[in-house]
Amino acid sequence: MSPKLSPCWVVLGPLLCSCALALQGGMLFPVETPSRELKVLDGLWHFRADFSENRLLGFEQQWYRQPLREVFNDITQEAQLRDFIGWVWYEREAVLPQRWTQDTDTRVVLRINSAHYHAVVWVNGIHVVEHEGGHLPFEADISKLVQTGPQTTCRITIAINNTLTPHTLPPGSIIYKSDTVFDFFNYAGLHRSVVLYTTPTTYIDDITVTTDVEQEVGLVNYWISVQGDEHFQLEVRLLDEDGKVVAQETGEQGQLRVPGANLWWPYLMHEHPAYLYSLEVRMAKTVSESDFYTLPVGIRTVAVTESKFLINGKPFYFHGVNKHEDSDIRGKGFDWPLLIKDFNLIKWLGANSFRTSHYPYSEEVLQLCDRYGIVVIDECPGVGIKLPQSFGNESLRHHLEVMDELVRRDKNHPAVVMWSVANEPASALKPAAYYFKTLISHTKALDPTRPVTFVTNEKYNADLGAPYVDVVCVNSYFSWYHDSGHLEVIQPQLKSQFENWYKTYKKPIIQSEYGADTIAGFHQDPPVMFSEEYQKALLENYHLIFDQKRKEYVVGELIWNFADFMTNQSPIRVIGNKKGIFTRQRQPKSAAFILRERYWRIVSETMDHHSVPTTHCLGTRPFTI
Ligand code: BDP
Repeated sequence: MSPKLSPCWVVLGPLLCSCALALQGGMLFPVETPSRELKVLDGLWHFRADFSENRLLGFEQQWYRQPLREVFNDITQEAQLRDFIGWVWYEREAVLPQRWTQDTDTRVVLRINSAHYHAVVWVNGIHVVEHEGGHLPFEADISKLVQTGPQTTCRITIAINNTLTPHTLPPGSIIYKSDTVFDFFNYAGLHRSVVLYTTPTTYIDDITVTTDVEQEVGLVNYWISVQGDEHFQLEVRLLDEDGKVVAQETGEQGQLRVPGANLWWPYLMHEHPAYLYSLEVRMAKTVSESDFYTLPVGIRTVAVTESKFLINGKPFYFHGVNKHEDSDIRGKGFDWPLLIKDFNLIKWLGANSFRTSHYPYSEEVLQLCDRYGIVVIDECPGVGIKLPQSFGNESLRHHLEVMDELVRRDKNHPAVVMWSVANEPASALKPAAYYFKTLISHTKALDPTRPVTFVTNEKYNADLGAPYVDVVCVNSYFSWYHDSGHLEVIQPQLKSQFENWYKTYKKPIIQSEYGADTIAGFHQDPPVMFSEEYQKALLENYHLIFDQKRKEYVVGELIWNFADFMTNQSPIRVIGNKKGIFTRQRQPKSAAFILRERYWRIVSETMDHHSVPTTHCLGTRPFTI
């Protein structure tokens, strides 16, 4: 398999209370408000891979001290760069508005939305921050550095290393001069935007919101943390979609009550899904010094019983997909058109949910999920935890920190209904019991309002982590990786899979992966593996058992995968993993139509007929965002 540099070095582009978090500071999504400015540093960055023998020339020669600009690369045609392991260097010069550099009441922050895997950052040659792990943001206050003299530009240098070891999260063996073992393409580098933003020096640092419903009254509990001066006043207002103030409060923590609240419902579960209020927070230090931040808020509840997953007290069935942040040319680089296309396909399919397999997706993805009612199982990058040493203290400590960062970033999204702490770990190994007990209880302490799971492919009677999950999420590949080509095994094996898990744990179950590699355009009847007919037949066999068991305790089915995606090179991959129901270019295979028909049928069975939005019915034009 070939680890990779992301082509996207071209960047385009209760209480859940903050005190429960070990992390310093909040991580509010940077937005423009009357008190905050934003500068998105998308576009071309200077780039240089360190091909030196020890990969450390950049540090030895202190590349962060001088402009890198003599070297300029593009989406590579060189296998050597595609397969590069080690440090690469990005650099960008930013022009700053004068008041950012002269007004010492302005705080200037550099935020990197995702750098995979290990990043070191300098501004004007001075080290400002270091971060381990991709897919989650980190930032540095650079006010002092940019407010030192007459200059109005700053040079940002970011060195990023894509090495994965048994102790990174995800663990892997992507090590210079050594073997590479990883299950999907390790696109590295800057996946998402780097931004500069400002706040006043006394500023709203974090907001935490939880919601509940009592009778007809929606409750919005909030906690606000302010940094800077100790003397300030806080005003909080909740506005409905028409801009009408429906509740207001003052102070750092409180509860807003909304009689007759419009609840946040998932897509296809209600005629007016995804209702969002706006929580306007105003911090005032003096008459002239204020900070403003507005957070979208969905009022909804989530609960799990022995056999049901409840949203707003009603049974919710996950009919959805697993995804990857992956596409041609872009790799994992953030791309708005791709995102909108994917959301349109999800809605066309009649899917109501997805899992962020196998790492946190961009914040913009979650914002769209909030806005369109697409329910999310939010997974951390705990994929491939297989070796005994990946269950040791060093790994666990880092995994706990990653959960801190994930919950801090995503806690306020109504679309996120469950945390997944891992995918297919070797959870039958002895240390897995302590590992998952600790990890799951830590996550629940961070956020007692959401269930926690991990996704297993272990046997029901061997899994040592399963006792700690709220919902059992199982992956199985009957007639694919086991009994290959034997479609007839699916029904009996799937039936006993569900019955065994349920009998053992009495918890709701989600089929969190199932699927078959399919090369678009390959046809064979009677079906054989890799043909479109085989993928369809495999799905149909699974569906027969899902239909029996969803009447009992199966609460969801997520196809593997939404679209084909890139992997390492291996004899079982044909230019990537082909289990998509859409191609990597987002065109449907035959299975997409089977799934579409099924999902819309499930919707019409479970929803009042008059509430199924006609624009989304089969045969009509898909809704366009
Ligand atoms: C599952 C993994 C997933 C893989 C899939 C496959 O969770 O990441 O892509 O198998 O092999 O076991 O297609």
